[in-house]
Amino acid sequence: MQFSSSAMAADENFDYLFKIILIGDSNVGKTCVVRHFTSGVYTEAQQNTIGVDFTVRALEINGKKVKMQVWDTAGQERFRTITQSYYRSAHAAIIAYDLTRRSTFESVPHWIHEIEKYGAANLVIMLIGNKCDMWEKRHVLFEDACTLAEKYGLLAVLETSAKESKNIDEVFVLMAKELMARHSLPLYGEGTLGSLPLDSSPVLTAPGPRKQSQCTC
Ligand SMILES: Nc1nc2c(ncn2[C@@H]2O[C@H](COP(=O)(O)OP(=O)(O)OP(=O)(O)O)[C@@H](O)[C@H]2O)c(=O)[nH]1
Ligand SMILES: [Mg+2]
Repeated sequence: MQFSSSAMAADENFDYLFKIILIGDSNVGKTCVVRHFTSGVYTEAQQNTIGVDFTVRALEINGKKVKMQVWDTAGQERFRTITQSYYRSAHAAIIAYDLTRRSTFESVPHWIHEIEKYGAANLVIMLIGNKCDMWEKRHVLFEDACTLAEKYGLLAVLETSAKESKNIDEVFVLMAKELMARHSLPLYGEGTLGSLPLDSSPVLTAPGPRKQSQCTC
């Protein structure tokens, strides 16, 4: 497991601490998504993740400091035993697929079952279809992802591009808001939920050739 420098330099003062596990098949772009979220950069050539990488970013939402610990897991089968051990302590899971590779979308139910098996009972799950910049090579319709999300009661589906900075922050902010709403007491600090509405209704948005649109499913 590797610790990023931003993790070392993390601010100790925060109102909420959330652990998010990022899972999905190999090469769907999990590491690129996390790197973009934590450092704002996109690096084309990535090495496959070995085991689990840990990184962190602090967000400010509704005047509260929210620390997002992101556990970026290896998609390769040979690391499955290691990655499974990180599910238990996570508050939420983001399942990523590559919308240009249908097989990675067809694996999503498998990842959901992994969460059900190894994660906490009330884990919040979000689905992201990455590489939406390659819309001309799309092999997964956004509507299909919506249908799957509704079937499994997932929080939301967003299509993202780490390469073109689409919807990356939105994924984590949406997740943070949902977790803030669900956790009646902050894990650390003395913040209260106050004005935060409890909103678990699905938010299903796709960027790309058509504008940000609500799913009609
Ligand atoms: N076009 C495009 N390519 C991307 C995007 N995100 C990642 N990639 C590419 O996809 C490949 C895999 O990215 P990674 O982030 O290493 O994939 P991963 O899911 O972390 O893979 P594992 O660590 O093996 O599980 C790399 O060559 C990236 O450059 C994106 O948004 N658009
Ligand atoms: Mg990776």
